Amino acid sequence: MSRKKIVAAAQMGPVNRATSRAEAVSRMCDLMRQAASRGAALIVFPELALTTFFPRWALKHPEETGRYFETEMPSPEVAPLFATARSSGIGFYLGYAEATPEGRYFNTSILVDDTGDIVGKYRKIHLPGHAEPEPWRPFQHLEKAYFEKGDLGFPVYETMETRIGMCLCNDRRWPETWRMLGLDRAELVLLGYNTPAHYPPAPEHDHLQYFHNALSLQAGAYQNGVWVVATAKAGREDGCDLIGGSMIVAPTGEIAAQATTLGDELVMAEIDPDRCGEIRRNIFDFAKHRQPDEYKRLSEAGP
Ligand code: CDV
Repeated sequence: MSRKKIVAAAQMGPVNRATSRAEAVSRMCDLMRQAASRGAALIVFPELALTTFFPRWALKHPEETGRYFETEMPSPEVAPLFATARSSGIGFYLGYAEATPEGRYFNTSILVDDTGDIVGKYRKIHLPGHAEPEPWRPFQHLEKAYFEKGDLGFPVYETMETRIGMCLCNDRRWPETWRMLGLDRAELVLLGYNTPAHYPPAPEHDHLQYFHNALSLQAGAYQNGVWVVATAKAGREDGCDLIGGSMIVAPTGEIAAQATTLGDELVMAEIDPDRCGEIRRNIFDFAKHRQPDEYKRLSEAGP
């Protein structure tokens, strides 16, 4: 039986500080309905999709950051997203800031199946930026101050006839993320991102932001034989320019579809999980060609 399905990256334009969750969710429901009407079975929203990317400010944590975190999923404001998914029969990935009942804080994504049930969770492991405010920067990147490192590893979930893994933004730049998911035989990796066009510690690389995004996604897909749906929050959000470039990548590393704007936009493609075998039975047949005895340093600390 064919496992082909249409998937969508739901790129979002800015969600400013003044944008309410209800407004953001309403935009997301529109994208979801449009994607479903075009045959999509699964839709992927960005990292921290419900709010502005608040780590760009030095705030008192948790007193001032609290309003950006979700204490329940779904909250009444986010519930319409689940209701729309259920009535449209479409699964989704959602990135959001998670506050646990024990007072822990994570940069999280969930996987919701086409019946509206939460079937998977990932907590971001590679947290970029810094833990203390750095006043020289034009904007902060305080993920290390506001979030704990994820404690769930890189889980892969079997749902919607597909083995699905997740990661978040900076994770995509690390080959270890992809290999962990590849070793667990993920067939589809979903991820959301917020990537500023300007990288203050190395502005000489600003012109490479789109290239490095595509390079990471295409290499991760090819070297592990997985499909990828990568979704940006894009455009000028609270004065900070975020790249777009949302894309769907095939296990061959080829770009199957790509965004052409910096706003709310659906990027869609048909994927076939069975095509992962084209790579995994050949050049990247792990059982035949991988040499794990030679990779021991990979799990050691240090430079
Ligand atoms: N949200 C992110 O993880 N952003 C980083 C930036 C800071 C480099 C990224 O890897 O895109």
